[in-house]
Amino acid sequence: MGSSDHQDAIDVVHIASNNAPERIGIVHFGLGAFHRAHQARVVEQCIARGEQEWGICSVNLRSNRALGETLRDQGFRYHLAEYTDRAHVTLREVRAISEALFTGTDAQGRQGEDLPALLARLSDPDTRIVTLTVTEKGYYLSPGEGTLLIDNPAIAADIAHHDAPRTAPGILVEALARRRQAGLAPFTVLSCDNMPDNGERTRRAVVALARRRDVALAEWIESQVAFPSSMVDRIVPAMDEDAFGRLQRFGCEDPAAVVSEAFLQWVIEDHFPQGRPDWSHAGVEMVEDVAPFETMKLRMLNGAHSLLAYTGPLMGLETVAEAVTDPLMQKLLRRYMLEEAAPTLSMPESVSLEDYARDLMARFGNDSLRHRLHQIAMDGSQKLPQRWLRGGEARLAASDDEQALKATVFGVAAWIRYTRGVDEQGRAYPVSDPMADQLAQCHAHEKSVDRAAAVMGIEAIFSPSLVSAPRFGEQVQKALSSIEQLGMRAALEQHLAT
Ligand code: CS2
Repeated sequence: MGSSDHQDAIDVVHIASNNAPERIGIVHFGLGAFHRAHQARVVEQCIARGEQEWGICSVNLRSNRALGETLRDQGFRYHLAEYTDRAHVTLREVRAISEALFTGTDAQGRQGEDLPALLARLSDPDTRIVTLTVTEKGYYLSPGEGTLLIDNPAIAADIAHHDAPRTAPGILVEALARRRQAGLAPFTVLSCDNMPDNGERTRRAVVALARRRDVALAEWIESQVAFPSSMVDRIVPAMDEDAFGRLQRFGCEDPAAVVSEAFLQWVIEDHFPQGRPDWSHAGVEMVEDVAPFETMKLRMLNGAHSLLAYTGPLMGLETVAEAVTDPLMQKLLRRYMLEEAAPTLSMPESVSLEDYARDLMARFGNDSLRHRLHQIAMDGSQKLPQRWLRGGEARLAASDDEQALKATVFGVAAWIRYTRGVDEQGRAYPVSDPMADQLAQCHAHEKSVDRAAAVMGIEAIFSPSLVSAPRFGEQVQKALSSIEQLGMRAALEQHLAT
């Protein structure tokens, strides 16, 4: 344990690491900020307790070659700044990642050359777990139903060249085929992405892809590979100049550093036939069924985040902390969390959803993090079904109230408005979404009712039965017209007042 010092009125607790792992037992797909602040931070604690065989090999499959190089240059050490609030931060050194690979395309358009090394690492008997944070779109599943997007060009390429795969499902299939061929037990696959039934969805993607190649392989995967689900929670904003600048103020000069809130939760289904770190000593909740926790987190936390992300930027709000100080936003969030999301959840008795909602508001209000709303707004097409729409359907089925989905309806209208990519002052901003082209086509309609209908007609996202419910489809159309006529803030005020 380290020292505490006072600089710029910040109390910094330094925690150094002496934990260089001896072996690699986990391969992780998605070497981003979240992984460094969450899974690697937890595994670091396991290694500190002497579990030396669980070092991590982290790979980026799409972008960011530079990060792996930076980690390598600095001997696989980086810092994680956990902010309790503006005045208190714990600065941890983390060494759990001991190999970094790159198989994506870098800023110069060059393809990473580490695929053979990655496949070799995945075929190593020491590798017993593969964890993933590749975001929702990295699984190549249709957002609503969760079926594999066979015609997606990246998946089609992995089907055509299965020994040179580039997608997460493609690499898993090839690695599992090699292990089967070599007579090795398969690794366990642990998705750490914000999707419902993330284990089952990952299994579906991998098995469907394997089936295209070899039915016996698909059956072997189905019967032999464990895909436990997990719920991950920690707010980790993307690093920007401001975040690095604030770290420098207390002497942390680390281009691989990340910042997060102090809160961390990881709930994992305990199904690891090849063994696992003793995660529960690091605060992980090992459970039999993760679904209630996952659904709660997706609908309450992530659902609330998305509401802020699509309404806030058009009201001139930039960050989550800024947005939750706005009384109108507070009203919208309370309505959404307590009256629309919470009633759809069935939690163990020990969980109070009112307390959960209150704690979330406090976490959102942590103004030591600059969590940008535009960051959360990314990939809405992939997020809406699990955050709002499934719960919305459940809520409609259980309630006669005309306004059963008041907040959700406004959120969907705000999302549609947001995906136009231009704010109320006429300034353009990028709409980052794998379905951006399709969404742009919908916006070509002249009338707002037609634009709303076109977007809600995308069946990969919206179920026709939800859209045809007057308490949903028609109300979204009305809300979008009102946003376009009055502006986001006035429309929201009016919407919540009636
Ligand atoms: C956010 C999440 O960007 C987003 O979509 O809602 O990254 C959120 O911060 C995490 O899930 C919190 O655990």
